[in-house]
Amino acid sequence: MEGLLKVKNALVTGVTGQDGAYLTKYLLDKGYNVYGTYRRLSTPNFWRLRHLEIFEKLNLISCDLSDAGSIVEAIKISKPDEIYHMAAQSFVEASFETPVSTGDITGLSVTRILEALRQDGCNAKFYFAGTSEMFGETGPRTNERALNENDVFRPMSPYAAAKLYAYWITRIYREGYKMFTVNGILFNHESPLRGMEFVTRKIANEVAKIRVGLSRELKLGNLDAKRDWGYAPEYIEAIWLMLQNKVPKDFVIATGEAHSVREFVEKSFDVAKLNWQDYVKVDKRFLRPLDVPCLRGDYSLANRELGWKPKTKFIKLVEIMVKEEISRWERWLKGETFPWDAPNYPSEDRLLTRGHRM
Ligand code: NAP
Ligand code: G4F
Repeated sequence: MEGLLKVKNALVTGVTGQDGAYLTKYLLDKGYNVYGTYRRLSTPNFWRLRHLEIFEKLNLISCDLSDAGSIVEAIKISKPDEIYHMAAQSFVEASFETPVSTGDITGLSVTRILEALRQDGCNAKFYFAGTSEMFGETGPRTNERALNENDVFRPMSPYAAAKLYAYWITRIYREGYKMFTVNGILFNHESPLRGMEFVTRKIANEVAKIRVGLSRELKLGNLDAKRDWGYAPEYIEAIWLMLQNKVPKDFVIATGEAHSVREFVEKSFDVAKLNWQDYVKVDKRFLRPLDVPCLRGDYSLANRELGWKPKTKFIKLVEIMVKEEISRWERWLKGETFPWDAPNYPSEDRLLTRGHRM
């Protein structure tokens, strides 16, 4: 009886990010005791936790993924039943600028955590935030077919290579040490809490600024790339379900539809009742040395075994993101203040990238 009533402890790395924040809210709502790691920054970055009104409800632990001691400490403090490893250098473009630290933070950090768990004899279940980026070049070759758990990985960025290393380490610890470790292979998932550098949020934010008269153009890179974009809060449930599964197993989470960046642009301007061709310019600074042309996922295993399926598809997602951004800028113009990153986000105008030199 006592076992049934035990409150579970969850350790979530990267609670200041999009998924970490939504996941923390989801777990708190389920009655978990949540410990969240964040890294020390010169300017605190808790706006998402405040936006979701959970900042006061979780236990914060300072931890940097490059520092093994801080990971050991986080595990000691939290005594976790479940670990959700969400923290990473998660921006593909930045991984071309900082390939070594991306390898360390996004890849090696997983070994640091798993080794700490193994040495400690901790039985916590472990979730690793794997990604569709790992499929890389496999995407276009199977354009007509959605990718599933059995498809070959052919990474096309330092980020994807680091994630693929971590994916295998997660499997090796599962098979070698019989630990409950799983890889989520999540396709792109977006929301109004998405980081501003990612294309969907960048588009939604700039369209809203144009709509309210604060901007006149939107500069983008590859408009032809296609992605399978889902709604982040729904993907959080899939992550939780993976750790409740009887057996540790890897799952693809996706919507099953791929759309181009150009389509995302067109629909976003439609929501704002504007013509995209009057405002959009292609700027080579936002091109990557390599870019996965198309990613589309097959979530049927997750549907069969976890009972999960996506509810919010492409058009609805665009609407949610653009309408929220317009509402935020309108409130901001009226002088309202609320937890929100956009007004402090630096302009990309003088940004020099690998694409800049191409
Ligand atoms: P995100 O918003 O960029 O959040 C990343 C988190 O990692 C932030 O909390 C960040 O802290 C933290 N972090 C970065 N470097 C760190 C370091 N050296 N030490 C400690 N913490 C560090 O990413 P997300 O969209 O929520 O994605 C969550 C995870 O899922 C990531 O691992 C990502 O690669 C993976 N993923 C995401 C998607 C997607 O479409 N969103 C798809 C597949 C997989 P700061 O706030 O301080 O920067
Ligand atoms: O929004 P993105 O930067 O996301 P990307 O590269 O697909 O990665 C995201 O999804 C992955 C899952 O597949 C995650 F693992 C990863 O952590 C991250 O969350 O770019 C999407 C597409 C790319 O093809 C990019 O070249 O949009 C294209 N794009 C065109 N113009 C642009 C821009 N991307 C960005 N960020 N900025 C642009 O101006």
